[in-house]
Amino acid sequence: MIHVHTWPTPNGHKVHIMLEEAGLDYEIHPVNIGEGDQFKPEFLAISPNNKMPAIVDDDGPDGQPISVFESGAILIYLAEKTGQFMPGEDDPRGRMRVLEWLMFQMGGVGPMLGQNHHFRAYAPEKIPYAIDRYTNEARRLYGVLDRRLGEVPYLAGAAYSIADMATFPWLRGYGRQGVAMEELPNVKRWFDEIGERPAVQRGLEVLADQRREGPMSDKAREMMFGATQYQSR
Ligand SMILES: N[C@@H](CCC(=O)N[C@@H](CS)C(=O)NCC(=O)O)C(=O)O
Repeated sequence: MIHVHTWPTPNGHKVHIMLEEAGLDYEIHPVNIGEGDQFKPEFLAISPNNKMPAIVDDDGPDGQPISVFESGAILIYLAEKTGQFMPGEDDPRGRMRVLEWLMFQMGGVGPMLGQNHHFRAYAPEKIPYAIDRYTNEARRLYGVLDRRLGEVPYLAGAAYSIADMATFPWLRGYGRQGVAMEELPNVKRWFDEIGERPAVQRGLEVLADQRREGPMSDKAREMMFGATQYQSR
């Protein structure tokens, strides 16, 4: 069994989608990041950066349990475990294409769109410099994706892969990110197609009833952005 410590955010959705696409059995363990579950010692033992998602696979590579944190590492782990959605060592070139676009998501799309959400939606003051910087960077990254998807059907080339699964959930908030999807025909074609995949739709349903409606509570704001976040542990 794969135990998934998660919450319905873009980084959680990546893993939920992969589990559904690969047809794996899994058990959900909610990590309510607005309530501070990410700081509990038992969670820090498997995710030392106090961020979800993390997994524990009872049946690791040597038959023993293994924990994995960082969504990109989890996607690689699951792809290697199942032999799906990333070429193996018999296709090193194809494998590298998947890894480079996955790293582009992990190092660019996720962090930059995350900062963009922060300054556009969560920051108590509206700081024009920060909003402009991250909105411009979001638009630039979408432009990179649009050029790539004008050349190939999926980010890593001909086949749908974990690179697409990592990127898709972050683009669902394009309106809030200040991005005009209608100006990005290649991203739109890819985005609409992936959104119609039944496994993607099932992945997005995981913990969907826990998604926050309306503004963030004072408690959640404190957990995510206040002193609690920066305490030494
Ligand atoms: N690079 C990490 C980022 C994970 C991440 O930022 N998770 C956020 C939610 S999407 C989180 O757990 N936030 C709780 C906190 O910052 O305290 C990954 O991809 O797994």
